[in-house]
Amino acid sequence: MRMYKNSAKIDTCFQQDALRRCISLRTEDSPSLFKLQSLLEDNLADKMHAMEEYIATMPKAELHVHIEGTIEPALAQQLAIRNNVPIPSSIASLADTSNGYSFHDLTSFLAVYYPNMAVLLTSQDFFDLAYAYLTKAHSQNVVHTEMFFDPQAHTSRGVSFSSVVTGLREAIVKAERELGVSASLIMCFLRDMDAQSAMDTLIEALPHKDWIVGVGLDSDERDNPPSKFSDVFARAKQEGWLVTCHCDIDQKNSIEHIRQALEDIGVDRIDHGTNIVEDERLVQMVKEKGLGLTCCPVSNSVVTRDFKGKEIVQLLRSGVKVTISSDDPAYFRGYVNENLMKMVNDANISKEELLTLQRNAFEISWISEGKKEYFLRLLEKY
Ligand code: ES4
Ligand code: ZN
Repeated sequence: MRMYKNSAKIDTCFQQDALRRCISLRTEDSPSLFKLQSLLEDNLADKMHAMEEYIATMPKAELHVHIEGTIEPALAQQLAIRNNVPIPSSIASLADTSNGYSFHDLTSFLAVYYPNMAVLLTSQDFFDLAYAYLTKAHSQNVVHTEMFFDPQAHTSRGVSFSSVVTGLREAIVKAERELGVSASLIMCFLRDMDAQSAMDTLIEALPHKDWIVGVGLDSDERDNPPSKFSDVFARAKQEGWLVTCHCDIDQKNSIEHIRQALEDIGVDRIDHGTNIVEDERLVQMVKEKGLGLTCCPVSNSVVTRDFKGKEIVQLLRSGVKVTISSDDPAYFRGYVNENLMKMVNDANISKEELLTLQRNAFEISWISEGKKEYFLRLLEKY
């Protein structure tokens, strides 16, 4: 009998209700039941394979990926050696760099994430980092990506702002030319640093303004509401930048933070933000404004108890422009295709909904109308 390679996935997928009921029956006494069971499993494996293929070859946009979160352990080790700096303990403790980083929640994730950045020192390092991600994204048929970067995590270590942006920018230019991938940069402020530091960073970014499409807010949300940065966001808007903001899952004051992002800051989209389902007025507001949410199910499943599949589907089906991204794929061990597959396996979304997710992603992307139309046409032909 052919078994689906990850039978745990079958258990969690209620689409396979009939199969589950059938499998739970004793088959020893009934050869015909055994045969039916085999057929169902074969059929399921074929269906899952077809879905994987459908996702893999679909043209996609990724709108929520932290470039620092794409550093695979092997690259981090290589850069540490090249720069003659100690190999970070999260990598040194691995028996093999193909084993991923180890952590179990947001706090332990951040405790691995920021120290690993010590290996990123030169513009060549930032180039290598971004080019490796863009190559991987291209291999997954991502045709457009908007990459977050955290300048303060580098300038605070003595790395110049221009080294960071120059390296990232050169990777974007090369990827566009050699791979045909479209990419842009979103500068994130670290919300656990003070607002003055964010404003200083904004000023430092001005000479590179044309290479940055917008600004965002990330890192530890606890006691760091969007309103802490209202002057910074107001200035960013004056400079012509678009604005987004992480409203992480199940935070203390999640709803109030989402409200502030929407009503006080006037964001152009929200990163995560799925707790919005708890407030119908805010759901109506994002729908009316056509604002999108960039959701990351694999990341959610690591940093919270729940991957929020039900909430993501609820929002999607109610017409909110929800999209799926990878967040920190080297850490959470899932690039965009694996995140979409999680939505199929564990939240039972259909092919049509996969298309809607991608249509949403292109629609809420921060690209020219011409490029948007081109990508949407590509998707409609798919
Ligand atoms: C992040 Cl998962 C997560 N949460 C908050 N800030 C982040 N920066 C990178 N990944
Ligand atoms: Zn994020």
